[in-house]
Amino acid sequence: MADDDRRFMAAALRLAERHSGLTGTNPSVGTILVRDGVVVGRGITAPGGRPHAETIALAEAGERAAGATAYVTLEPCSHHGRTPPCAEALIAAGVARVVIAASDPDPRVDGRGAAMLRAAGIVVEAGVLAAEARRSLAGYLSRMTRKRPYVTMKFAISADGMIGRRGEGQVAITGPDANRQTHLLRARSDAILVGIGTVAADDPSLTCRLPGLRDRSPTRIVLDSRLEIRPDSVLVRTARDVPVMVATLAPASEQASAIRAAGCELLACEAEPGTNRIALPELFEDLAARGLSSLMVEPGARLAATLLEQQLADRLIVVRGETIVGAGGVLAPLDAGSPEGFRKVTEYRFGPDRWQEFERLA
Ligand code: AOF
Ligand code: ZN
Repeated sequence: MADDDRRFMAAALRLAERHSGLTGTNPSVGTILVRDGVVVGRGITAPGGRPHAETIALAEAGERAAGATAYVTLEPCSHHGRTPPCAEALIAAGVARVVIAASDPDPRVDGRGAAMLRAAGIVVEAGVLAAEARRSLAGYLSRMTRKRPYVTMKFAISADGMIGRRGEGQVAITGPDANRQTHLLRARSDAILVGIGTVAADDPSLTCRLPGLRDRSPTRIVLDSRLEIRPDSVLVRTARDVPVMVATLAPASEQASAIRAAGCELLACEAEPGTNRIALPELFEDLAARGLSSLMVEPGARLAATLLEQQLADRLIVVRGETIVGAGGVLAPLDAGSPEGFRKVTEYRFGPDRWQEFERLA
């Protein structure tokens, strides 16, 4: 039974992954209904956040839901939104057992979903593949419990320990397979953040350009304390296609109206005390309040160092390529080994490149 529970929950987590980045402020949840060892219904939170996963799985199962076990990656909701609570729907359908991976910290739920199910005589088991679920729901859980987004910082490091070459725009450090994975990561994030230095040097688009996923580009955010972004940069010129936010200390400067007129949103930020740099903790709070749960940062050396110093990165993705950058290289903010304060959770290979993921130690 326990092995089966883990196997079906793993399948529900894989389902949930498909809509991550697509469900707005709602987390992407997976549900699988199993009766007599056979899957009779599957659901993922719909794009935009509604209907919820359970509703979709129950609709697919119809009468076969009676007596079934429901595997849900997040505790079923107990609040009345645009539809009745999922806990009620599971009870009405006659589900016999509900296996939950992670509890829902939304103050409207917070244990009440599980309690409703138990009160109706349903067997509830919580915490199956909880660690995996916390990873899958990291953005949502971070915004709910810490009031800030889950921050993933990604960079590519050359064989000689560089992240680029000074004054030369983008230097190819990794190959096409690792680059596709980076674009997938963008598609799964609510927003992507870079510094004005990167915009000035690379003029990047920061969109997801994978076939079939081009409409899943994240909101693009530039840290630009003095508001130096050029109106003819790719970001500003495409602000009407994919949203652009410019975080700045100079929201009333001359440049501001041109940037706004192009469709960018200006975020008026606070300065870090005693500096002319944007205070990142306050900015991140603001982003969470705007409903952004997962933030990907593709930093230059300075922003990377700042995030590490202020312990604002929750996850590091380091892609180590075989390229040699050589003279004029910009040194990576990490040494060759494991970054301090982080633990390696996975390592994949994409052709010659090594893709390493590290999580912050609690
Ligand atoms: C579920 N199943 O698939 C998801 C849930 O705006 P609403 O009414 O859709 O509610 C949003 C809340 O619903 C969200 O904060 C979280 O508590 C829950 N998400 N719950 O039963 C789902 N996505
Ligand atoms: Zn629900």
